[in-house]
Amino acid sequence: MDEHLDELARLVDTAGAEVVGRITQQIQSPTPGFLIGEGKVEEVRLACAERNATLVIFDEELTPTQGANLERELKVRVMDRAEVILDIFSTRARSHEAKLQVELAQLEYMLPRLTRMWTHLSRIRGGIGLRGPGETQLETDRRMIRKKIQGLREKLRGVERHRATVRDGRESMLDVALVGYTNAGKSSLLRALSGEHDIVVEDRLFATLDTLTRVVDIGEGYRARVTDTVGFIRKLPHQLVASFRATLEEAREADVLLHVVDASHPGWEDQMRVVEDVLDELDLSEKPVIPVFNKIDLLVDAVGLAARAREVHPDAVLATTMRTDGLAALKKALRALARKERPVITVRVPAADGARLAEMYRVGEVLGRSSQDGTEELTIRLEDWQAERLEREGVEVRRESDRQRSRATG
Ligand SMILES: Nc1nc2c(ncn2[C@@H]2O[C@H](COP(=O)(O)OP(=O)(O)OP(=O)(O)O)[C@@H](O)[C@H]2O)c(=O)[nH]1
Ligand SMILES: [Mg+2]
Repeated sequence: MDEHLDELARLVDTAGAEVVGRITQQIQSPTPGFLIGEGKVEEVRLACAERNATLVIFDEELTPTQGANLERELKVRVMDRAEVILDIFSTRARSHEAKLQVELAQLEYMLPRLTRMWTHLSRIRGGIGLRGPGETQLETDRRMIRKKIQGLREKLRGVERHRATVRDGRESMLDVALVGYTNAGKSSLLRALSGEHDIVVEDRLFATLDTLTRVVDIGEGYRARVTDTVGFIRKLPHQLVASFRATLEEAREADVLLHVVDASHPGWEDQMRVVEDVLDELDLSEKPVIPVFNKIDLLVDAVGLAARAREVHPDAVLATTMRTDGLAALKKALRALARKERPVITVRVPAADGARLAEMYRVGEVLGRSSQDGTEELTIRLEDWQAERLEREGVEVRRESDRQRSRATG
């Protein structure tokens, strides 16, 4: 419980508020009116008065009724964890797409809580004032919000279509998506792999809200397309999960998901489960996943963790972005995957073209070689994009599929 509340405190801090007290209660079953017991409500009210608190945040989800009742009794603004997360997302969204997604999630969260949120809404609409709405006004607002939700959904479908078109036009290579709990080090990994220092890395929750894709060199002539995604968290509002589908489409199209885990966090096993649940909610649980245990530089017992990691998954990889060789194992694992994707082709190169021949050994894995009339014929494992490049440069390339086709047609 303390760990959950510590995390909530970090969220609150990120959202820009200051924690002045914590109150907990163990309850067998939540009361429908207030979630907590009525005596506890009184305790919270007194604590607020004592410490001049202007906001009460619940770690558990509140129903619209509970939220309204609590606000009435406590006479301060009441939020639940979901609303705090939505708040953070809305202030951190930068790209057009992320903004659309967050707005959609907020409106969907707001719709059943409209009476309570009306003061908020009037601010968004441009200072109608703090006067409470009448029933007609509420109905008008509901209609307006539903229309807005519709509009946002349509816009997001447009974004999704655009993304699909872009994806279709890309070179084929190993596609990797980084997923994981927030602050696990996903962006740091992409930064270390790509060497791009302007990728945002921060010791705070939800530093990344946009997907970012980079083609990275994973050694031995292999490349992979790696996508960084938004982090997950316990009790992520389902409205957010739903509206971030367009962004997470990249993960759906990936050949493999790297599940980045902060191995130095005492609760990493819980965090892994949370991520697995969200992946499930996004229908991504069937994707091949490799866990990447990151931040191993912070571990006292790295050997113990390595053993646990293998129990979790036989192909689990240990990593750290703090040492230059910290990603060697990860790159190796990616190369193994890329190799599987790499088709065997035949190229013909003039025997006199030493530079080109040497290049073949560098960019691909040469499996066989024979010479005939001043031409070298190489059987080679080569990524598609490399083969296409060679063709553009005038090298004769024959693919397995070409050969099958010519056999079929005689
Ligand atoms: N000690 C140590 N710190 C790391 C390592 N990798 C990342 N960090 C730190 O962990 C924090 C979070 O890193 P990010 O890369 O922003 O994490 P993220 O998973 O992208 O987080 P969100 O975008 O918020 O979901 C930063 O302060 C990083 O410097 C590592 O291998 N070792
Ligand atoms: Mg990030």
